[in-house]
Amino acid sequence: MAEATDGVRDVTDLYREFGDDRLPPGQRETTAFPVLDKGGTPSMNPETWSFEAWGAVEDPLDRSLESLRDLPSETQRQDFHCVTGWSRFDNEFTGVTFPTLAERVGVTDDAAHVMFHAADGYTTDLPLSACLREEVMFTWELDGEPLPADHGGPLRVVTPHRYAYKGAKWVTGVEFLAESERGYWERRGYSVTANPWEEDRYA
Ligand SMILES: Nc1nc2c(c(=O)[nH]1)N[C@H]1C(S)=C(S)[C@@H](COP(=O)(O)O)O[C@H]1N2
Ligand SMILES: [Mo]
Repeated sequence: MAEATDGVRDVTDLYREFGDDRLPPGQRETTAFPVLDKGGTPSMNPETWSFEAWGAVEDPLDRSLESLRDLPSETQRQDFHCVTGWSRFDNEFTGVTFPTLAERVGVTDDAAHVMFHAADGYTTDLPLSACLREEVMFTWELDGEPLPADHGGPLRVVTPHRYAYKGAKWVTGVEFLAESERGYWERRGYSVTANPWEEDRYA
């Protein structure tokens, strides 16, 4: 991880933890940013967006988007890997890291798993250990502009170490679980772990 002089934290080298190549096997690089979701951008009002954190936490959060934005934030340069086979390099996302939020709410010792909830009814799950990484972010800005609604604005999750279906667009809540549960695609046969360098596409 490198802290560049422009204040952007470059995490594009995280692939070294998982494989030899920045482009995971079976992926091809694109400079486009395709839009993918199960049923289109939901109608929503960013002005009244609420974001909650609940479950196995000491201090549940039921707060406005503004309050989340008030937590310490940063900008990271990240890659994005879609399970359908495309990868987009060098996206600059601004937001709050998952560890920062987890510290704020005081995740309890029995928490082992995480479920993300979104405004379109989408859910996705990950082990807590896969979320407690600085590159997992709640983000509202892409390349210096407000995150476009079709890419999940006003708030989405990004998971550059996992396939992008782990990153809930229009995220409204994060639930800390003692027992593992399955999200939308995970119930339909997609991998829970979703490691692109292992080609963990299906369970
Ligand atoms: N809320 C929500 N988030 C979602 C989805 C969805 O259907 N609803 N689809 C996921 C999938 S399968 C992918 S590949 C990425 C795509 O993100 P993009 O549209 O910004 O490329 O969003 C993920 N997050
Ligand atoms: Mo996807």
